Amino acid sequence: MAGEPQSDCLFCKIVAGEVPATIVRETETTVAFRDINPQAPTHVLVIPRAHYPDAASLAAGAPDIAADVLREAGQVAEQEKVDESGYRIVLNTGSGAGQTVFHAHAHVLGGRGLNWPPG
Ligand code: IU
Repeated sequence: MAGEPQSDCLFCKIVAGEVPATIVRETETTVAFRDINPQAPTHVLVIPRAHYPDAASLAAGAPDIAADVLREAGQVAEQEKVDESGYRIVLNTGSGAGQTVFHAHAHVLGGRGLNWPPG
């Protein structure tokens, strides 16, 4: 069922505390943790506790939680002190766009210059 934990999902395991992660913020509906392969001095992932495969299905199935994820991305930026210099929120959607983990997540990247268009 939509939103239910998936036994083969790495991020569901992080939510359950079964796989370690460096958690920087938690709310009732979200968890934010450092990316294990950081692409910038600040690289934090914000995920919903509920399992949805990508950002679009999260927004369609649980719009309040999608809003929580975006709000938390902003809070992470503030906590990491990259809010004033500027930061990027990335929602890779589909393997063709580089999505490798099919549990919705927002990348929060900052602390260095960020080019446009992204690679
Ligand atoms: P993507 O948008 O699906 O490509 O992002 C998945 C991210 O999850 C990627 O940046 C990985 O480095 C990151 N990650 C992680 O932080 N911890 C893990 O155990 C695994 C992937 I696997």
